[in-house]
Amino acid sequence: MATRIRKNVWTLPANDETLIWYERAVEALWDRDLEDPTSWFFMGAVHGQPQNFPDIPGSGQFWNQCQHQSWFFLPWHRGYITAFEAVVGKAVADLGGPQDWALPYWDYSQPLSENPNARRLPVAFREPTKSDGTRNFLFSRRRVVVNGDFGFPDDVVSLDALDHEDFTNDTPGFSSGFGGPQTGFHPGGGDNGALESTPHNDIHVWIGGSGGFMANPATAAFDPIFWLHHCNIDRLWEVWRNADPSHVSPPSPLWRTGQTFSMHDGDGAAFTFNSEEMLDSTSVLHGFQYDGVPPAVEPAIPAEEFVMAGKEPELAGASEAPVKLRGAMTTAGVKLDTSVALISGAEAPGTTRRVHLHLEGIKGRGMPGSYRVMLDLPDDALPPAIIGTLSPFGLEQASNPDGPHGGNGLAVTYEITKLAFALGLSQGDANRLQIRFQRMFDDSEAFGQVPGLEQIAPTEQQPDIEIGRINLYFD
Ligand SMILES: [Cu+2]
Repeated sequence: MATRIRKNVWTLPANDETLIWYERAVEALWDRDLEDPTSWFFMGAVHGQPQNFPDIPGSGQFWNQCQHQSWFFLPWHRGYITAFEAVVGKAVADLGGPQDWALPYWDYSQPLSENPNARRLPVAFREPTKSDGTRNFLFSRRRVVVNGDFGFPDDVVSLDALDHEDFTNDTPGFSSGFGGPQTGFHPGGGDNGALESTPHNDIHVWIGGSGGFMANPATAAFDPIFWLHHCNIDRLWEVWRNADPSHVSPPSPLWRTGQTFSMHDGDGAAFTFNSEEMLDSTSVLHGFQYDGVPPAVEPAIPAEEFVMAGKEPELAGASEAPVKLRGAMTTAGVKLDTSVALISGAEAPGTTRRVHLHLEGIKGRGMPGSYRVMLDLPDDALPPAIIGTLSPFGLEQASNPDGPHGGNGLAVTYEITKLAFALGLSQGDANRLQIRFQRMFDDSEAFGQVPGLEQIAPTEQQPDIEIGRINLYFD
């Protein structure tokens, strides 16, 4: 069968039937038994098993498999959405639709000058019923808004992740690279790769808010928009790989062949894959390519493990106690070590160091939604500067002391070099910073009873979130 082409959902022609067939197939998948590996419920639980879901034969091996805060994030999700595409594609063909149905992607980062609707939920996902009055299976009441406009700000759809040169990086306090930190099999906890952090985590939490399916890995894949979001994240992996020959995949056999994942294909037959097998998209199951992204060219595997340019990072400041995020705004102090300078006299003139703000030990329960992270110097006359967004996707899983990460929580890194210079941190006379966390929304009351969806209970706990330590590193 020909390689399937995944297209931008917002630029499908007016008479295109991709989403009409998607909706019909989702209904067909809903009708299948939980025990059927091609059912909507089984496939959603492959990502995460909701709190009140029963265990079934095979659930231990096939459910709760999602890879987050890991260098397996991209290859695992590629296998997952392609398996889903195979299942939906077979349902579409069985219903009399095209043989080559492909998952469309939602490019929320497309410039608004090109597509004013880019940040809006595609129309087919918005209404509870179709034009004939019957249920729309692409609708989910468990989203923050139902009219399609989430109001994503620029920092939530930012593609700065594409500027990262390395796929993975393990230097403490640094960003862990485009693709995420080196881990074993890892359902969550620790540092996020740049793409996983933004836009991936941000979009999840902005859609799911503090009670919706998308905000929690245990329920995210039960919202039909999940698959178009992840299709876009997967496309951005191809964009990054093709943008520069230095953007190579990890040569380490630990990444390439060291971890095997199990799933089911369109016929419900189990299959396994590793990361290396995900590199050529045309040979993943039925094979697929993205409209508008040139074919991937994987350069020769470099002989040596690539390492971060620069020196060992130096800790230039840290918070003195854990910070509990409460109410609309929380302010935390960070004491600076003024002996650590941004520009060192021993270096060549003009040599600059990069500055990284590192949040670690982010723990809690429930789904608190997103926070805007801001930096302020207490004594200057300037308003706080925005650093980025904190979207704690996977908070509960990463906080579970019995979990694979021992409950060490999540970690996030923001590179703030430009801002540090603009604020004069290089002068060495500022000895205190303030980091502010502004809660972006509170919609905990927004979700009512959900007809037909009672079997997937959201987490019914008041959100509670704490940041173990805030660090400032100079490299
Ligand atoms: Cu996701």
